[in-house]
Amino acid sequence: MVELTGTLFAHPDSMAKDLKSLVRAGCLAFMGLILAASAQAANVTLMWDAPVEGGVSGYRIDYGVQPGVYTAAVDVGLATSTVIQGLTNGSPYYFVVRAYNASRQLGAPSIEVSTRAGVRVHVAGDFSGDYRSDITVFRPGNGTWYVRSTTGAVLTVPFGASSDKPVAGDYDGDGRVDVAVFRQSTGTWYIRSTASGAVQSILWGGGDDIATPGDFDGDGKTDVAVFRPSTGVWYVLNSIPGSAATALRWGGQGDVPVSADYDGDGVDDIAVFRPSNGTWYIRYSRLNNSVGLVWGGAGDIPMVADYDGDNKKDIAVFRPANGTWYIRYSGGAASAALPWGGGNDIPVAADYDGDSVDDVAVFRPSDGTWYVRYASGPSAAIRWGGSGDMPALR
Ligand SMILES: [Ca+2]
Ligand SMILES: [Ca+2]
Ligand SMILES: [Ca+2]
Ligand SMILES: [Ca+2]
Repeated sequence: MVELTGTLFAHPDSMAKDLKSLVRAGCLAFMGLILAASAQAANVTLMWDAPVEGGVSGYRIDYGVQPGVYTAAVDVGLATSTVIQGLTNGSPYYFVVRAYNASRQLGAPSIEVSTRAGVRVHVAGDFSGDYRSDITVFRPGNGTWYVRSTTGAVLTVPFGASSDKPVAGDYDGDGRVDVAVFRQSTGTWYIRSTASGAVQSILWGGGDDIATPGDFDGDGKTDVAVFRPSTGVWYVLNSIPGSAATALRWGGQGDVPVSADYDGDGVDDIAVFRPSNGTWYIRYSRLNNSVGLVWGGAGDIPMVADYDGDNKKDIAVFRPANGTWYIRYSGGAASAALPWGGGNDIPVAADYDGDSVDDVAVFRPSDGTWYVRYASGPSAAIRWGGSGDMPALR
């Protein structure tokens, strides 16, 4: 029996991207990305690491359109990457890889990676379009965005006013994050498209609404959305042309909106974190079913990200009181408690090295330093921004 201990990557085959070994002790790390392809079909490239103990005679990919239900299998021999072709554009797919030995005995499946065929995965803070998160702050004092790209380029963009809240996202779906702000006083969103350079203003929300942009219709474009705590209603302006706006009741006063793609179908799931009972209420997009998960509590800051790289967001909190991150991985029952940062730090988990696994990180306003703990090993302290600046990566 050959146990697969390596890494499965789902990868767009149109992109030349340096791949790193992500094997970590006792934990399978996954990277999920996708290919934007023709209108009728899409391909997904999967890559994985060979098990360190050897003894492998080949690999088999199992996949399907529902989590845990694999209706197709592809024997790829000894290759450690393959392109699954002819997938239906816009449909979510779920993959596992299994190794087999000379007797054709299959090892245990890897954890499942998922992707939405033909729709690009949004990387938080990826202003340059290289699938890495760029270190970014919005400085309310002068209404300016400061972006430090991983390529070394520096971007300074005057956009917004001192009372605005940064709401960065890929609203035009070109794979690069657009600068955007929400002006609470007038309920106006200002968005500057990276594709066209045009600035759009949209009236959506106001009062005590909390801006919570995300891709709720799964077209790869960030949608303008707010959560109204007083009534617990989410108002989403879907980006698919001709589609109606949606209003959905989920959560209430005191809840923190934490919408993200928890089930990995490429559609953000409406969710709130309730500090008073430490419960996450998630309404999954895939089946419209829901779940309540106890994780964290009062005083904790929710910091949703994909810490195990399976393309499903993981529930996590940063606890300022003890500078510890509590992460509940999506790809299994495992969890982690990682000491990183302290009292006044702002958690800013994102994928700073572009390996498709989000890195634990904090921004410390007092010394203007980003402390990044790379999922692949080392750490870094990067000076960018200062007191009063707001991290603006989403
Ligand atoms: Ca864009
Ligand atoms: Ca959308
Ligand atoms: Ca989802
Ligand atoms: Ca995950």
